Amino acid sequence: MSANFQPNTLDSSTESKIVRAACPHDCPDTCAMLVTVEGTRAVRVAGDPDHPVTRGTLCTKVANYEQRTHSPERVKTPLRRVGAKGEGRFVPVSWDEALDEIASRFRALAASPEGAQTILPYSYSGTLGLVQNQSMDRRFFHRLGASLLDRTICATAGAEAYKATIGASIGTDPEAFVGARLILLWGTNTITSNVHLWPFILEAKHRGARVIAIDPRRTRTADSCDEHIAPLPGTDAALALGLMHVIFAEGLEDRDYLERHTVGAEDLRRRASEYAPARVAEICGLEADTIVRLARLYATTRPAVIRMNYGLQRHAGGGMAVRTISCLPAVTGAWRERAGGALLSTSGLFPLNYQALERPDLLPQPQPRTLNMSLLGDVLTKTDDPPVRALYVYNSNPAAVAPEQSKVIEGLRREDLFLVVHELFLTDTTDYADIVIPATTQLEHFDLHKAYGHFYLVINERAIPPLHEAKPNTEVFRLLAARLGFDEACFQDSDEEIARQAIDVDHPALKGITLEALREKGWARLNLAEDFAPFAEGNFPTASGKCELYSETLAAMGLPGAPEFIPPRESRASAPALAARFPLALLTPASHAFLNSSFANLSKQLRQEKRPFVEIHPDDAAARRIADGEQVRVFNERGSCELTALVSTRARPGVVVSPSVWWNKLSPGGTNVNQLTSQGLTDIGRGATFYDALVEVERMNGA
Ligand SMILES: Nc1nc2c(c(=O)[nH]1)N[C@H]1C(S)=C(S)[C@@H](COP(=O)(O)OP(=O)(O)OC[C@H]3O[C@@H](n4cnc5c(=O)[nH]c(N)nc54)[C@H](O)[C@@H]3O)O[C@H]1N2
Ligand SMILES: Nc1nc2c(c(=O)[nH]1)N[C@H]1C(S)=C(S)[C@@H](COP(=O)(O)OP(=O)(O)OC[C@H]3O[C@@H](n4cnc5c(=O)[nH]c(N)nc54)[C@H](O)[C@@H]3O)O[C@H]1N2
Ligand code: SF4
Ligand SMILES: [Mo]
Repeated sequence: MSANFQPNTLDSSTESKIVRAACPHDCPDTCAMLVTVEGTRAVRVAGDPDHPVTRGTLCTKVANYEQRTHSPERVKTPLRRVGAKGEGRFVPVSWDEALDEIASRFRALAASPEGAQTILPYSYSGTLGLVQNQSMDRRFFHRLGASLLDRTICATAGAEAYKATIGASIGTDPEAFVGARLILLWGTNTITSNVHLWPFILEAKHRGARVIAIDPRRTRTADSCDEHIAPLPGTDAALALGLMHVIFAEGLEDRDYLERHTVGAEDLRRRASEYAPARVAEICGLEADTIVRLARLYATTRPAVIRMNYGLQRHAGGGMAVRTISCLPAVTGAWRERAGGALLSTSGLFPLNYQALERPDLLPQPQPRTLNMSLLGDVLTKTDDPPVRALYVYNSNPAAVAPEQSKVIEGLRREDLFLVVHELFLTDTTDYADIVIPATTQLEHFDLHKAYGHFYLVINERAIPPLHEAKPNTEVFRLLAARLGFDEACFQDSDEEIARQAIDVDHPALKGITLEALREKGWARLNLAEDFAPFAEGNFPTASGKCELYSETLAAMGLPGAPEFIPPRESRASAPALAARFPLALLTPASHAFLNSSFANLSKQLRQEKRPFVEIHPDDAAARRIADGEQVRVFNERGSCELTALVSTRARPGVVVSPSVWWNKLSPGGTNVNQLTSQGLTDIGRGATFYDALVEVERMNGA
């Protein structure tokens, strides 16, 4: 590859060149990509064979990314609504007209007695690039004094729970998994949502490791493991406490590690003593023997590593689930080995200058209010102190991905809400927009990426000039800042300057990592020891410097200080009256060929996913006279959607599974599973509880 690599010079010759890029998507793998460009057309994307985690392959979603970029369905020009909200009828307008209208609306709202807090930015993970995800946008809305957005829709429950226990989003090096003897894939569908970890797991397996999936659904990952344990959804904290019960009862704990590197071991031991295998078996819907066997295996196999991902924490007690599991490696001393411990995210290892990126110093004092993105439905329909009167959506498709969709749509439909959507495609959300503006894809702009599933920074060079009239997020905010008269120098920064500011930090992990060095190679590993084992000697980045098995911080928030099982909001055990009407627990995990709602409009990925479906256990199907392949209605008090039933033992009895997120308007019946999900929040981190929802399923053609 290196031989024909040419630096990124944008010319219009038809000579082929290769440009270094990064996958922009919300995925732990943050792949390093090589883009083949002919003239101004990207003709191929490939994984960088030299990158130690990408190893030359991209996943099925991104392998044809050039087709996403060059799709004829891209939004090509700014658009103004002509039809009713929801109709998605627009006429093209110029950029000047679009920006003038946005600026004049924002100016008027900022000058009104209710002030700029009536404006709300709404963004999440269309791209995770530091520049296009969280720089000029934050600066702009901070300076404007808009309401702040609490970005909770994915990861805050687990991240804050892990932080309360371990201190930061730091864990086992994924490349070290090859040396593990036991790997627990706990609430993660690795082959679908973190596929570049899989070769390391396979290598470990070849060397004799045992790999166990803990997931209510028999996923394709579970199929490839040595064992699959399927607890009821939202019961993982009980399972982890059950394991600790056995470990303490049988004296299998690492007393030395507990004494030297933890606080609260006695509190944890007491709590665990309440979770005897028989009780845990009842809560989790497992055999007591399974719990005892897993506990012994985990405590006596070294190195042992636990991979969690974020699906695990989308339940009422999701924070506590992550926190409780995160205590396990301290109890057995699994952190002592480089290949042992736990991994939720690596993002805390990147010592980047977020202050410079986001410029919180530009915020007015007192600070504007903060609104929770996972409550968008309520925010738009109930908030009145003052109401949200303008919503600016970018990097997100809330009409499809946000919970309790009927409320979200009711809000987006409000005649008095001014809705701007900056998008690549005409999504479910743009249908409600007053103004749609065209965004660039990753191949048309510059960026720099950290990762949450490995230790590398990855650069993204602009491969081709913006197509049609598309503009990057940063450019739109520069133009809006100029129109609003924001004269701070930071509104002039170029994308490359922003990237430089992000890594301009005097920290050993970044020593020698410059933009130039990144351009040369495409990526750079953080300067961490080759044999990095974060907590082999303790040194947890918590207030106490120890792994906090008891957390004063959580106790002060009114939460249990020691790990505890917090039941699902909606389950047969915790809500029997509700379960009498809606007896099935619905999981809507990540689908294989989509990335949240991204790619769910593209033909290759749609062909691969075929149709929106729900897996239902043969017993549950028989009880409802549902045949395999039949159309069914899935419903609860919040709403309903139409899916194809796949009668399958992939779903355990009492649980139904519908991989997500399909577009509403491309689904039969015009709605997706977020009709069924609730705005209930997690115990820790104010997160969404997508996987905590009871439903009923019935045949479409009635009884
Ligand atoms: N192909 C693909 N890849 C993706 C995404 C995608 O949409 N598609 N999304 C990306 C994003 S934004 C994220 S946050 C990550 C998410 O990555 P993951 O967390 O790995 O993905 P999920 O599918 O949300 O959940 C993982 C598994 O948890 C299981 N699960 C659900 N509830 C429970 C529970 O209570 N206990 C246990 N033990 N397991 C449970 C689900 O059945 C699922 O198989 O993936 C990223 N990668
Ligand atoms: N039922 C259910 N709902 C879920 C989930 C689930 O598992 N089940 N998963 C949840 C999770 S984990 C997450 S992270 C959220 C994700 O929700 P979102 O952050 O909304 O992610 P996407 O659905 O991928 O939508 C991102 C949008 O950004 C656009 N985009 C891409 N690049 C750019 C850019 O450079 N500029 C602009 N302006 N736009 C761009 C894309 O075209 C796309 O429409 O969804 C959540 N919703
Ligand atoms: S979505 Fe994930 S696996 Fe796929 S190319 Fe992007 S970073 Fe790699
Ligand atoms: Mo996510």
